[in-house]
Amino acid sequence: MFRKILIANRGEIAVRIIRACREMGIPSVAVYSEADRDSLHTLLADEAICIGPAPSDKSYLNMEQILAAAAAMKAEAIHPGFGFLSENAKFAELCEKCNIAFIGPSAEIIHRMGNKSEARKTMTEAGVPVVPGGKEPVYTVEEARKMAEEIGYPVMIKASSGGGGKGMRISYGPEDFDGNFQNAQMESVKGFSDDTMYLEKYVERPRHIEFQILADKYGHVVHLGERDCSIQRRHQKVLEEAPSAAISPELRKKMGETAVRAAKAVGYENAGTIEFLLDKDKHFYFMEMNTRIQVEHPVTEMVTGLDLIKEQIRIAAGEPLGMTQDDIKLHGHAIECRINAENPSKNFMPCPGRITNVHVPGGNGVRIDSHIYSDYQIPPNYDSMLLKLIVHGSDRESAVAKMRSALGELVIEGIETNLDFQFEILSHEAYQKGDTNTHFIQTYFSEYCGGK
Ligand code: MV4
Repeated sequence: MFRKILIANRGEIAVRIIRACREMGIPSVAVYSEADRDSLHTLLADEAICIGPAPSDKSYLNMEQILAAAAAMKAEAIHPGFGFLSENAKFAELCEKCNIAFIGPSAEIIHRMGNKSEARKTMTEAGVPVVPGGKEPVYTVEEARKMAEEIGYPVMIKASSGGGGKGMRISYGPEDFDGNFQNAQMESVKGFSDDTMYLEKYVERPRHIEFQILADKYGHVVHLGERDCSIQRRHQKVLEEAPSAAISPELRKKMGETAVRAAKAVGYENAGTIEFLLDKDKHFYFMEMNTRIQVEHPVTEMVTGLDLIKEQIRIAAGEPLGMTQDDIKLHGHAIECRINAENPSKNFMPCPGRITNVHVPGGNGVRIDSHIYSDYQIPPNYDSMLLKLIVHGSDRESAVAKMRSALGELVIEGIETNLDFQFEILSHEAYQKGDTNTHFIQTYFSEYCGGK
């Protein structure tokens, strides 16, 4: 096992990883920016080292600085968390070169799955269903328009290096195609220095269903069931749950086996997520593979009883999976609400500031993953997520009741948060019926959406 792990992240996920290390008896090293001297991850780790000024590109994205910190502190492995360098193939490669274990898949796999049109092709060849659309990427508006006619409108125009909705446009017909294609491509060139685009048939009001997988270094792969992340706002997930109200045991088996096949097709290693779109007729299509631990991993932990961060560490250290697919049983229902420092009535504008008082709920099946405390000053430099409230109940209805109770008890004073907005979602009839899709917030909370 590793003798020391450096955590190349901040906030709640850094705290989450430090705790897993401590439970495993592994000393942890926090890295922190000048804005995070008093942050919980800095205080909680066994050791901490400053890696630069507040802006992310000078600190949490500064590869040389982080690798130098790992060498100086004699860390044998780096856990990248999510965001920042977690899906940066170059960083994973530099770790390999420095003989430091990157807790995640190989640089080559990160690179291959980061190229979405190539991932689509790889999955097609492996017999994984993808959204009907173009086999090859496109570069010019002329060849793209021809392909769109063959696919049939409406079509989704996507950037091969995209993600999170960047470089993505819908086109409903030839009259709006050229402009949308050019805008999407321009966004991609600006954002990712890549003009590679691809086209898919547009799937209307789908659900976002993702399967968690674990894969060891010896070719063993298991899936841990799905998460339903359909409730999003501008491609930011708002709340997530496991299992999905839309998925029967038969469909779970079929999608889970497909997710395992997808992971095996690329020789995947460590924890990963296969994202699917699920349409109204319950057809599912591969969208992307995420090669990191995700924000919403706790809902999977609650229904499987596993600790995904510990599994990641064991896998990276070369241990074989301690389970087979038959060992994995799903129990009850879990929901996670992301509590952000933002103002829902001001278009969800981020509102950093000083937290003057915190009271967290507790009790049977209530979990809080957070880095906040009373008198904590939220730096304005990073994302606005403050706390994840996760509940586990015996079924969906009791999980919803528990979440409403827990949200009602949670107090965060001194700043604006989306706590009441989350409570409204949990109280909505459509949500309670499990009737959700990616347009849920636009459909039922349009007053918060400023027309979008
Ligand atoms: C789609 C789609 C409909 N049809 N692709 C959004 C982000 C990126 N990962 C893929 N996305 C979508 N791709 C086709 N062919 C609809 C979305 C989409 C979406 C997907 C998941 C969760 C929320 C979403 C919100 C809007 C659009």
